[in-house]
Formats: sequence, structure tokens, C-alpha cells
Amino acid sequence: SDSYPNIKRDSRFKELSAEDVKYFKELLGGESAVVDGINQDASDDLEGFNADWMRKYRGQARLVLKPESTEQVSKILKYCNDNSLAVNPQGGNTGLVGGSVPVFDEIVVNLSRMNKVRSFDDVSGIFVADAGVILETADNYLAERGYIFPLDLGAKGSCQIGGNVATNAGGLRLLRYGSMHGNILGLEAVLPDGTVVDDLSKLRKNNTGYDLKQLFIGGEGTIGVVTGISIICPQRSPAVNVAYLGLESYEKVQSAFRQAKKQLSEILSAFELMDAQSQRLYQKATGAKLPLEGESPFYCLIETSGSNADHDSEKLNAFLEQVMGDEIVSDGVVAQDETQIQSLWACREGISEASQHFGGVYKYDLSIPLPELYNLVVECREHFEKNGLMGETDDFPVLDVVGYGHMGDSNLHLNVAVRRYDKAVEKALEPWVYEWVAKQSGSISAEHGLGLAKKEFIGYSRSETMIKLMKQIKDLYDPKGIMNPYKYI
Ligand code: FAD
Ligand code: 2HG
Ligand code: ZN
Repeated sequence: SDSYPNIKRDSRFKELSAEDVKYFKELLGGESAVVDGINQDASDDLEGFNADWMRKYRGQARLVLKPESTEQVSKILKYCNDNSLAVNPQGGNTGLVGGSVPVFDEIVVNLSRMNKVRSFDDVSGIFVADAGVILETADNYLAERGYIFPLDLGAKGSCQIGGNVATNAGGLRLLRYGSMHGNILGLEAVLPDGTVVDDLSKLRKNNTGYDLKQLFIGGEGTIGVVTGISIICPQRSPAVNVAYLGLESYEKVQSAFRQAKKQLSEILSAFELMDAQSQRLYQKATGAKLPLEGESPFYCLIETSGSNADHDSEKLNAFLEQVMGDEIVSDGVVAQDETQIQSLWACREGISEASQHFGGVYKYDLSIPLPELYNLVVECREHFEKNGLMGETDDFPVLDVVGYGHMGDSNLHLNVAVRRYDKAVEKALEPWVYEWVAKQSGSISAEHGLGLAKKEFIGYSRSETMIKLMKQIKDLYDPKGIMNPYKYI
């Protein structure tokens, strides 16, 4: 492939034939379920399945299959396994590590037509649905019933709940609701040989043997296709407040976090960090007006969710009075209505897209112990300045280095915004960033996963022994290696 000069197509995998396509068309019963680039030129139709959200990774799939039932997924995988055809499971294609698009000519199995809610119990809050339901659709369904999906993220309008499970997505409220590993009660998944693993449990507690569903959560489509999920959803909080605060130093950000946990305790539902550079970039990319007049080096977005508006406001006001009185926070605004809540959140959720607006971006998604978390951003800027790669004019490839993320979960998003992709920038960043993180015993993949982007670097966060165990699991579930090859480990 021209896209990936350093990776070779695995010759174990058969190339697609017209015969194969005929089988799939008969199986799925219709043209609309198949994008066929074998019998005709379908490059335009295939583009959206081959290119990722960042337009950074591009595959050469010539066939996309859109099954609408678990049985169809099972038959597709069995056929692929029997015929050594490689497969790339795909949800909403919003993944940020190149895992959701093929590397070569893997068949894309796209879950978008598996989009039915299967059941909801409004006493227990247990929601069972097909993997291809869009996250926002699931959340709207639950909102009508007084519940909330325990995960929220900027890509909610496109990502699928099956994709969220496959990546073990973290998002904006993990601090409050916990991870997919904790909330998912059961899964239905299809193994490469077509076996349907029916573990759609609705039990909160179930200590009967190894908890095998956990392997699919964060498995990134490497051991099977998730077709259905069962998840426990909390009550939606009727009272929601959002505050956007300016702070003078990262030390003060940590103090504010400490105080927020202490004073807002059970109603705290998000604590997000944005540096001044990230807000400037967001402002420049979108033209939106920033919430505060003057600039502060750091900003925090704090959300509370509770059941009693008066009680929550009282707590939030007491918190704000204290942190402003103690000069922990220098400036701030509290949203007065739903529109303002949305626009404050947009300042945080919009950074991811803004950072690639001026050409491109190198993204790092890292777990770092809180006291050291922001040092990486500072040192990264110094590193670029020393290397002569960052500056004001077009001569420099790097436009800016921005730091933001899920402060409440010690998860930093380091985004290096570039005017153009440049090998020198990449060389300066990797493995420099990974070495830095390994030294702090952090994680090189906090919430986005490994995909193609991190595969080479897993050793910075996992020991030889653990990598070996992971490879054994992969071989056990997928002995022919057809599931999402070239990625993960
Ligand atoms: P895809 O991108 O289609 O696939 C992702 C991976 O999962 C691939 O390896 C794919 O093979 C596999 N996969 C997908 N569906 C299945 C399935 N049914 N069975 C088996 N494997 C499958 N992530 C976070 O964790 N937190 C955030 O806050 C966050 N914010 C984001 C904001 C934006 C604007 C964007 C673009 C992305 C963000 N992400 C975030 C990353 C991404 O949205 C998540 O990883 C999301 O969970 C991916 O879901 P998807 O349906 O788009 O999956
Ligand atoms: C977020 O928290 C996402 O906004 C995306 O995880 C982070 O783009 C990124 O680096
Ligand atoms: Zn994130």
C-alpha cells in the first residue's frame, strides 16, 4: 500500500472475488446492504468507510457489508473465516486511532443497520439494544423515560454504542458514572468462526467464572463483533449546572479539583480542563465568543447533576464563593439556561475538531498522575521550540501545542496542531511522548484505544508478560487472525 509503506499486506488473506461478493449479496438480500467495489467502480461510495474522522488513515476496502441481524453477522464471519478473508468491524467511524478503517483490502462490516432498541426496564434502568444504535439516539430514548446513558462524548451524534463498548470509551462523565467495564452487564458477540456468544445478561452481580465479556470491552474488534449490549443506566438528574472558571496556574486547577470533590461531592458530574491555548484555538477555528472577558492560563468546566435544584445551587454557590475568596479561581461564569450550558460545553467539546482545523493534528490520549499531568504540555512546547519546529509564521510546521482533557480521571489530551503533516514533527514527538509517559508510569492510551496508531508502542505501558497473555487470547479467539488485522498488538 502507498498509504502504509512500512506495513505489508498479509499474504495469508485471500483477495476478494466476484464469487465471494455474490455470496454476500445473496446472504444480505439486497444491494443496499452491500457497497460493491469488486464488480464496479464504487470508490466514491467506499470513501466514507475507508477514511477515518481525521482523514489521517485510509484503507482500500472494496467491499462494505451492512448486516441487519446477529445471524447475518455470524454467517458473514463464518464465511470469512473459512475463506481467509480479513474483516474490519466498523461502528460510527469516529475512532481516533485508525482502528475503524481498513489498512489494506479488509472487508468492512459496518453495524449501522443493526439499530434497534431491544428492551428497557424502567425500574432497574437496564437497557438492551443492538450495537449499531447511535449513542445520542440511545440517550434520547432514555431521556424520554427519565434515564441517561452513562457515557457522553463529543462524537455522540455519530458513534455507536457497540463502538463505545469496543473502545471502552471514557468521555465526559466517567468521573461520575464509571467506565463501560463497570456499567455493561452483558454482551452478545460473534466470534470469527461464526459462534454467537449470547451473554446478554441483565444481572448486576454474576460471579460465575471468568468475566469473558470484559475482553470484548476495549477489544477494538480484534476478537469478535459486538452485536448487542445490555447496560445499566442511572436516573437522569433533573438539576444540571455548569460553571466555566478561569485559573492562574495548574497548581490552582488541582486545588479547585480538590475543593470540588470535597464540596460538591455526590453532585459533581464532570471536571474538565482546558488550557488557554486550547480555548484560543477553539475561538480561532469557530469564531465563537469565549465565555470570559480576560484570558487565564487555565480553564475548568465543572458540571453538577442532582435531584434538587435549590440544594445544588446552594452547594455550587458556596463552592464558588470559597474558591474565589481563596483566590484559587480568578474568574468564572455559571450557565443560566440550557443554551448557555450547551455553549460552555462547546468550548470543551469543540477543541478536538478545532485542533485539526488549520492543517492537521497529532493527538495523544494519556493517563498521567495528576501532579505531573500538565508538565508534559509545557515540556512538549519547550521541546518544539528547541527543535525549531514551532512558531508564528508558516515556516514552522507546528502552530500550537494544546492541553486539555478529563482532569477528573487524570486523562490528558495533548494535541499538537500543525499547519501541515511533517515527518520532522512526528519524529520529534515519537517516541519522546511515550518515553515521557512511561517514566511517570502513565498510560499511552487512556481512553481512545490502540488501533493502528499505538500498536507499536504498547510496550511503553504493558509488560512483556501481559503482552504475551494478550497475544494468547487473540490467538484463542481468532486463530486465523482475520479480525481487524495489523492493529492493536
Ligand atoms: P468506530 O470508530 O467505528 O470503531 C472504533 C473501534 O471499535 C474500531 O477498532 C472498530 O473495529 C471497533 N468496533 C466498532 N464497532 C464494533 C462492534 N460492534 N464490534 C466490534 N468492534 C467494533 N473517545 C473517548 O473515549 N472519550 C471521548 O471523550 C471521546 N470524544 C470524542 C470526540 C470526538 C469529536 C471524536 C471524533 C471522537 C471522540 N472519541 C472519544 C473517540 C470515539 O468517538 C470513541 O472511541 C467511540 O467510542 C468510537 O465509536 P464508533 O462507533 O465511532 O466506533
Ligand atoms: C475529548 O475528550 C476526546 O474531547 C477527543 O476524547 C480528544 O481529540 C482528542 O485528542
Ligand atoms: Zn476524551
